[in-house]
Amino acid sequence: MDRSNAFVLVGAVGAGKSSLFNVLFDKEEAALKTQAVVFETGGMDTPGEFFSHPRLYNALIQTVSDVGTIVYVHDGTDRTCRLPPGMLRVYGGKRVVGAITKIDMPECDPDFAERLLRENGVNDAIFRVSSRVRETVGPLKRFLFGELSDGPHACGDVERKKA
Ligand SMILES: Nc1nc2c(ncn2[C@@H]2O[C@H](COP(=O)(O)OP(=O)(O)OP(=O)(O)O)[C@@H](O)[C@H]2O)c(=O)[nH]1
Ligand SMILES: [Mg+2]
Repeated sequence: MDRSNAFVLVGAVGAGKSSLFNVLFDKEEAALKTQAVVFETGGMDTPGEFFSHPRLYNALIQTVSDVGTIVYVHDGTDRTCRLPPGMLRVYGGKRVVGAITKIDMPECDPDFAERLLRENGVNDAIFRVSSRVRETVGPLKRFLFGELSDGPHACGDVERKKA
């Protein structure tokens, strides 16, 4: 399966990856603790532990090896960038974009977060989102699913026809 057009959400435990993933795929349910990689057509969600525990870092590298776009999900209330040094080097050929989450929270400082991500080497697009306010996810959704489709379901239809 060609996953060069697919994306993967990575980031620290509790950053808001699964909540965002659910909005991206129009799922209504609340996010539960992520225990394993979750696959949907065109996208993947990963457990925060993959990202923060060096022992599991290999699992993350395997997971994202054939995916074209990595989305580093950063909690906008967090003053520390969790992107492991070297991640951008390992994935030189991939697009690494940023998603600053929880912009609905008063403690969130998206300007600070954006500077932080830039300083840590994210040089592609950075989006500001709140999974509680679905409209804010629109630009990221269009970016990830492309202009050709109406969203994840359209991608799914294309895949099914090919099968
Ligand atoms: N206010 C607010 N809370 C959010 C937002 N996104 C996520 N949360 C909350 O943050 C907590 C963690 O969200 P998850 O989506 O489970 O985080 P995760 O990155 O998937 O975490 P792991 O699966 O453990 O790696 C939950 O309590 C969510 O309700 C947001 O945009 N705004
Ligand atoms: Mg999760």
